[in-house]
Amino acid sequence: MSKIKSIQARQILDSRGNPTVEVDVITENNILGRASVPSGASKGENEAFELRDNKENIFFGKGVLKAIQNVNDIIAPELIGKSVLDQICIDQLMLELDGTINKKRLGSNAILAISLATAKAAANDLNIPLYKYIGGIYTCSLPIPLINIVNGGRHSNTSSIVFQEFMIIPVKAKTFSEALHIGHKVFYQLKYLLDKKGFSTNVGDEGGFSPNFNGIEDVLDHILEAIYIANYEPYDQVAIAIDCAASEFYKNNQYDYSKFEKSEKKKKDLIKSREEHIRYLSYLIKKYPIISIEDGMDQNDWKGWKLLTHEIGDKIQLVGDDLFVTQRNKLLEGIEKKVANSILIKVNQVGTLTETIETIHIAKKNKYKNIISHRSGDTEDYFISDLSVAFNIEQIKIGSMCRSERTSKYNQLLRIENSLGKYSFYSKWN
Ligand code: 2PG
Ligand code: MG
Repeated sequence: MSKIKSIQARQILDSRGNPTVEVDVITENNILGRASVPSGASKGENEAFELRDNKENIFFGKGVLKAIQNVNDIIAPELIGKSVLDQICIDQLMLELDGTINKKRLGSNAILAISLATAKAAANDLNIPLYKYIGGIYTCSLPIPLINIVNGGRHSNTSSIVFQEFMIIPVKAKTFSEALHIGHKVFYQLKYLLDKKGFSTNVGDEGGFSPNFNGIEDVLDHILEAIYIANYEPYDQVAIAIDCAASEFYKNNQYDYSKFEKSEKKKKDLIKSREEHIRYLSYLIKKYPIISIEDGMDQNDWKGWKLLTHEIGDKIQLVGDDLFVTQRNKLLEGIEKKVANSILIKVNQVGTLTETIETIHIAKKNKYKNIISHRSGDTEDYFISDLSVAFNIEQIKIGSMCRSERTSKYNQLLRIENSLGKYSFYSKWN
């Protein structure tokens, strides 16, 4: 039983260049577990609290030195000497030390970094892969990637699109590496297509293209064309997923698509009632090979979620992200109200590994699909890749086919696929 010898936190930079927390957990055998914490742009209201210094003259208020201090001075002394294998007790102890509902006192960024670093230290100490340590012997299945190719909403200020993410799903790939190859082909065909038409091929926060499109359907038409050029059958071989991130454009009980419209006259037509917005989403799934919609409705619009689920929940995947914020109570509320049919899992929305696993299990038990997800501000840390394999999670969303904080996660999955060899399975879309 290896005990924790030291815990050391430091401030590093995430993919947007903003400060974030990194923690080293070191065992008595001098084994290291290191983890860092991501950060979102379109955050759910009920996410665990991310502690920032709010000193305007230092990193525009985004410093995390208070969180670092909380790790080094408050949490570390309590955990030193504890077995690194006692993940649940360690997470529980941190929750008690914090004592608030949303980790406001110590910061979810402080707590999560220790939680993840502890699991890594334990796996390293036992000299087994992280996914095996977390998931046990029944871990063999790689997730289907939802590959981001266009960024909008809060992830880009150049694409003029209110929806936040457009992704492709290689539904017929037989292996994870084949799925990436298909994703790469479509991603680059889209790049060449945009380039040919004189569009910018610069990328947004998650590595998807973000030129000045002429509305949502213009994006979808380009994606469809890229799928054809890459020689794939839309829907049957390569389908589309979108993340509306609807909470970002829900105002005064309406869905306001007008943010990027300059003409005041046209703006009015772009403000949709709940019912009109749902009708538009239903129209989109008929016109395009869209098989998954995330955050189609605002996080507090339960009525809208019910309507949407009733309308199209039996046809496509409806994913709750800001709606559930990876928290058991929110998910249980959704299950009871019969809204959505899938959940996005983000470790930093809830703040400990133990609570994340609990939510994953609740979803599985209730036949809600789990989709493991990165954040728009992320680091090179690829913990979530191992997490997806640990529980044979069917899907993962980790960005586009560029930017190292995204490819680091794809690369870890390639390594896992490689090491599992002929014993690896690949999830099927159903
Ligand atoms: C989302 C995420 C990740 P953010 O809404 O699903 O893609 O974005 O991290 O900005 O919340
Ligand atoms: Mg989302």
